[in-house]
Amino acid sequence: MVLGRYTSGMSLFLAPRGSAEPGDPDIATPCGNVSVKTRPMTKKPSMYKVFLLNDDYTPMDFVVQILEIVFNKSRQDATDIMLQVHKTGIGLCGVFTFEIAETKVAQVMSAARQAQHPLQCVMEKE
Ligand code: TYC
Repeated sequence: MVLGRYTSGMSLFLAPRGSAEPGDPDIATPCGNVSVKTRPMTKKPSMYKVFLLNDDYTPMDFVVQILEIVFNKSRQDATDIMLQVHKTGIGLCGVFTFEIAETKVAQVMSAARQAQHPLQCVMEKE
């Protein structure tokens, strides 16, 4: 047998029944009036809001394009968000897990820098 390779008859689950690891669900056996509590095995990831900030120089059209391309918005939604930023100073582009939010912020900042616009994009933990 080659070590590490599955052969028929081998158990894929090496931990014996009932063995507990940190992070494993708490499982209690129902017994009389004892309540049963379970804890899900997976944790929900933290979510991050990504915002565009207003400035006086970035063309409206550029912001609409950013919202379409980076945030997959329709032309109508992109225009609405751009106008929200223009009027109030800030607008929500989407909510993402950390790495996706970080990537989108970097994409916006890179496109803005390349086009020499002062557009700012920030993220904030929800
Ligand atoms: N205020 C800009 C203008 O009048 C438009 C703008 C909108 C800039 C949204 C940035 O995130 C922004 N040209």
